[in-house]
Amino acid sequence: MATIVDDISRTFDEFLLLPGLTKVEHVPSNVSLATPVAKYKPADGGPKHKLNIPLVSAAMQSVSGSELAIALARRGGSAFTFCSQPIESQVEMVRLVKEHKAGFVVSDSNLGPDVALSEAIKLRERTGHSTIAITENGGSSSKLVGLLTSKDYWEFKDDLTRPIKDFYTPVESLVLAEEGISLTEATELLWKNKKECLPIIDKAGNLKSLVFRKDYFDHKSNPDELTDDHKRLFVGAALNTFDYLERGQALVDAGVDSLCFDSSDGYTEWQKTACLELREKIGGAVPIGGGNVVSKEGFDYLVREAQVDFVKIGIGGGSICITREQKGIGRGQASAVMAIAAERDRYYEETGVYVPLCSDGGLNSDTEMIVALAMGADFLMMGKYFAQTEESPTEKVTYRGRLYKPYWGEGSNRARNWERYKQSDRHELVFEEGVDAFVPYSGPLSDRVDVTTAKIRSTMCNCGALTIEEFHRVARLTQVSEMTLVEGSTATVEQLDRMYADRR
Ligand code: MZP
Repeated sequence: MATIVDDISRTFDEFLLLPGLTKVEHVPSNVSLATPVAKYKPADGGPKHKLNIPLVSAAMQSVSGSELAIALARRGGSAFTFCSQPIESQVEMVRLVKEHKAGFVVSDSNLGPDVALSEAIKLRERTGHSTIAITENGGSSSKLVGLLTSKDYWEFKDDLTRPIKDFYTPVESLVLAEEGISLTEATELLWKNKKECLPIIDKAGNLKSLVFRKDYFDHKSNPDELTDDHKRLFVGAALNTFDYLERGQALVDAGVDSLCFDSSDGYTEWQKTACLELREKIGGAVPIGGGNVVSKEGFDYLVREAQVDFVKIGIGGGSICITREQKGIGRGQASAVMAIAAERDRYYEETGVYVPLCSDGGLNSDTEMIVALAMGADFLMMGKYFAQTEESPTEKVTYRGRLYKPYWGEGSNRARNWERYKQSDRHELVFEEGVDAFVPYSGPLSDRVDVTTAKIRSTMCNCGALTIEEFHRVARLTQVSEMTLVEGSTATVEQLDRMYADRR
């Protein structure tokens, strides 16, 4: 007979935190959300690899493109670019993040000088950008001939059929800078000349980027920005257990900061072989995470045998995941995190090595995120949460007056990420393990992340913790009954049922 584990699969929503003593120093501004992303020995000093906030985006086609990676790193977290794409395009994503210079923007609103003014108005309406670079051929990197801003024309008075060259400020009258200038120097030039925008050109006069006055303030408002040793934004990447040597090396060459095997079930000999061989090939500089697992045996295998740097937890809990329905495998995410966190702590006692844990999938609310961190997760991977934001790589759609974004699982027919599921010996997806859906649009990533991190900080203060490591130690949780949920909310049992059905 099979072994029946003496355990009920629990979810985060079934727990509440009990407040601890809040001392005067326990105020949100004193809380640090910095968290390790690779194993380290606390006795030898703090972690070398860390995030400034404990949030990472899922390695999924509908979630982690370079725009989202930039926005998340600027807030202190990291994206994991997805591996269900050719090596070259994943490398290109990493390269775009690495080349993104905070403050130096590659112009995405460009036109040629002979185009009618009406085209500039259409472009402004489409992008929301009122400054348009005018280049010889209308591209983002050809010779700069002028700059058109909304102050250069009167939309309802001027003849919109006339060419832009009749309106723009020609290059001879612009304040310009040559590439190589630092952001501080560029900001000084903007300030001294009372300008809104500074075009950066190369020696031949080709446009390289633009620096905006408004971005100076934006830069100041990203104090948690996560960068590497060369002040480039931090970015992660997922790998599969097929082309990992070639893909891993190419990603490292492009400057990736963290790698992670992306598999629906990481407790496998394939993952061990892949991890050991990749480590041998790329050396020790870039952390390699493994997963996903849901048991202490899975954790032990990945840490002791595959020698991963962090462990990702979660099978079947993702909002678009139907693995549990299709195959009857998985575990309640809270139970998985609690079991593995206990094993991680045992491993730390035994070896002095702390292995960070990432809780991946099924986090539907800020409260669930807080409980996951309290239970022992060091950082959280989310798909739906980020897919809903402006910066995810999909287009917004309107349905009955409300905005939505498409979101699909890696195991859906749309993504066909067969490398993640390994359903047969053939290189194909035999049956779906994910769905193709729409999720409500939530606005800019920074707004959403700011609210989430404010709630995490506030709850940590309630519990008497100033760091995530302390939160793990002092957090006390109680299991809740259905009536406790009703008591604590403004909803009835039926409304709560509907609410949870809607969330999924
Ligand atoms: P969520 O944040 O949307 O609930 O879950 C995101 C996570 O679901 C991903 O990080 C990944 O581990 C998992 N995932 C991605 N695709 C599928 C699928 O098609 C899936 N089943 O389960």
